[in-house]
Amino acid sequence: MSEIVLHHYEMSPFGTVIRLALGLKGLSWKSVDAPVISPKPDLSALTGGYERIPVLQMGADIYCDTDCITEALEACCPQPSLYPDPMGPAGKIIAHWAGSVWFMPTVGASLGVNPDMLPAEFWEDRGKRFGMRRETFLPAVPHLQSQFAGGASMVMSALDDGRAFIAGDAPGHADFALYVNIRFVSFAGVAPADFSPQVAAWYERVEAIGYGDFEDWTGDQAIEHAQRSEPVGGCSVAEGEAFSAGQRVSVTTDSPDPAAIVGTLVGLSDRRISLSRVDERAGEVHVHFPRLGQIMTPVDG
Ligand SMILES: N[C@@H](CCC(=O)N[C@@H](CS)C(=O)NCC(=O)O)C(=O)O
Repeated sequence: MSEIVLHHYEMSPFGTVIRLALGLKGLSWKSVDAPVISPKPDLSALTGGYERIPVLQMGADIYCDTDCITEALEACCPQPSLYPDPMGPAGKIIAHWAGSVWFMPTVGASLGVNPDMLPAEFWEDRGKRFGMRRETFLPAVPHLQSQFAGGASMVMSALDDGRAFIAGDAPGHADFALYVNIRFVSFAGVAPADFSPQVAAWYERVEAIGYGDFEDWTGDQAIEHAQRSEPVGGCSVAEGEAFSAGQRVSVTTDSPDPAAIVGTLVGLSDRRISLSRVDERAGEVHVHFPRLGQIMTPVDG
């Protein structure tokens, strides 16, 4: 099996979800510390311009977005599953809720309360890329804090019966996605015990899973690794799709983000988009995205 390489940074909530997933599966991995703001030339050499965090690399296969990354980890190392019984795959739907509708309220309840936690360059970058400007974001904070509290009360009631994890006895993706939001507000001084004793105990149980065994790599090492590897292949375009294999396409996220990744379509299903692209430093790579949450358009010529 290729090395597992995670491109991330310490503070990133979505990056933390994947660190915990690697920890749960007991995997050994390489850690590339990516910049918090753009440009991210080493990451873009692999992804073709997607600069969100996290990105997981296995050789010359590059997985963008926690949705796609968790699928790749489940496929390569099924046990222990990120979707334990009795909830099974429904855990992904909870994780999606935590990373979408409850996420911006979490950012409001954390960065909004402590806007100087990050430098002016951070606000400039997020304003330029995602329209998250400090001067318009800060007035929205009281509303976001109440929304955060609304989500937190749902988490509290879900854990109120003293269950060990959201799905019952075993931890999974849903726990990690909820945990990272509570971790993010802890940066602004809100402790897990401020929610409820059950939340505090659950938080400690998730934290104890840890991140597995990892070693630091530079961006250059990751790119060389891609260069020396070949994409695993085996992707195909499903019957009945409005796109065909070999077509040039562009992929953007459906949330504000100027990055547009152009490549040759090699795989398409209702769950995944896979593009082939050749980079002058990384060689041929296959870049994988979840189907949900992306906009794909044909590129002429
Ligand atoms: N839907 C994506 C969201 C990823 C995301 O927005 N990550 C944040 C960091 S936690 C990010 O990339 N922020 C901009 C940046 O780091 O440049 C996922 O699930 O991976």
